[in-house]
Amino acid sequence: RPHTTDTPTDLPLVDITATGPGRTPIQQAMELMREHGPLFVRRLHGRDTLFVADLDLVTDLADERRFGKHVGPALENVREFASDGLFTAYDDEPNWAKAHDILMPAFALGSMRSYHPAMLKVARRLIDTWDRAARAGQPVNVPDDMTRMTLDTIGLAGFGYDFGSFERDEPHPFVESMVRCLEWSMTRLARVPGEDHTAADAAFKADADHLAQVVDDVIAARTSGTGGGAGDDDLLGLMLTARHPADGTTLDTTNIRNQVITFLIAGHETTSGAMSFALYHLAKHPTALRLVQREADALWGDTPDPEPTYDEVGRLTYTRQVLNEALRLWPTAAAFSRQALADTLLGGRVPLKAGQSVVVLAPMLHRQPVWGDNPELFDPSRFTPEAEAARSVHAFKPFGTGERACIGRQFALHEATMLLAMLVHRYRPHDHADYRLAVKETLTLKPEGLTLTLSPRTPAD
Ligand code: MNH
Repeated sequence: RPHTTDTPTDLPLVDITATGPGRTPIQQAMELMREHGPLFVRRLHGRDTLFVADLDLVTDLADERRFGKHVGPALENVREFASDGLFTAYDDEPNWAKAHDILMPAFALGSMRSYHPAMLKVARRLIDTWDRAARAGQPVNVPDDMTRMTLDTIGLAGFGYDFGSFERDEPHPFVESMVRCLEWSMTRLARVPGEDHTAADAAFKADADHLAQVVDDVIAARTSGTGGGAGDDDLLGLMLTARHPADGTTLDTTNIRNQVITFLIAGHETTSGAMSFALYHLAKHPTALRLVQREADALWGDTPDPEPTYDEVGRLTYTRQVLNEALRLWPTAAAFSRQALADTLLGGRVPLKAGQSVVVLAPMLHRQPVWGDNPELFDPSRFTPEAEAARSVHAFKPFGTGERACIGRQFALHEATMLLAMLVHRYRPHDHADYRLAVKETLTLKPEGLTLTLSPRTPAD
């Protein structure tokens, strides 16, 4: 039992080898946790994975002196196309710290201000598209349009590159290749030893090559001066020209390509899901919908085409609560892994060997008793400043933890908060199809097949 010798023996152990993890491994792990409790071992073909959601254990895992990020099997697969990009780099890989230091300024508060116009420009594209659908009485496909919006936003704001997603009936080819690469990374974990996967691997290779080609395009548009890019201080500018403060060197060419691919993916896929879930909840919860509408109306009144300013977005506090609550129930990057830096006792009770890893299952952390006795209920008042102050910061981890936590968090929240408020200010969404939530997993989570119809709001509405 080469892989299981380190597994603590007194924990619930579930062998899923007979069924495999399937196409919804996160939801399967959630079910297993509901049955066996917030700490269990999942065994697959003799390989064990320790899943946790207990608040005290997650709190302990946030101790950066004893634990670090673990690049688990899923991220090892993502490394096949993102390599040592920021998201998939090992903690001790020199390019992680180097790129982190070089790219941090792109996520400072001042930079958010400079992305605001690009975010607004793309929000307008979405609104034009949704206006047409509303006039025609046609439903909109929420996850598809949110993906158009977030891809165009990271493209323009980060790279000065226009994906033009709203001019296409189908998703941009980059998105199609990316989704298949993410699916390959996920389903590769479900493979039965001995099976032949040559065809799937060849298809993956073709998709990964396509991603690399788009990256070359994005870089060429900047270096040839045809991209109309923002210059040296956006993400791509820093990647190409910024020197590391410590040794004066820039990122190397190979690493730049890995960073571009990383940010094009990490910079849009999870935000798209978060926006989609937020709209799902608002379509199902008229009271919350009225409260976000009231907040937007207080800023923009009957102005038909408001131009939100950067500072106004900061005042959309209830809208932000809605997004947080959506990320509580369905954190779109649902799991992250930690590893013990030395032999230790996790939470004083679970023995771990140096290097041993633990998966934090955020959707279940977000349903622990600290969230009260009705954790399934969508309730944005869980994120008032008072409620937040009364609760451990470790109870809510949609962006991971520590120095490897999400670098794009403020970017995502600014983009999503502004757009959500603009949308509810303009439209009343209708759950015309009586949508039943089906969460699709492609490493990240999305409400599959969510469509809404929209009616323009009238001033008295
Ligand atoms: Mn993001 C890391 C979630 C938006 C770029 N992100 C992480 C992690 C989580 C996460 C969780 C940590 C993973 C781990 O520990 O293994 N990110 C999100 C969510 C959203 C999101 C839920 C939107 C909502 N992320 C964004 C955006 C960008 C971005 C937007 C870029 C513009 N995220 C990153 C990068 C990392 C990361 C880069 C890796 C950071 C590092 O390890 O240094």
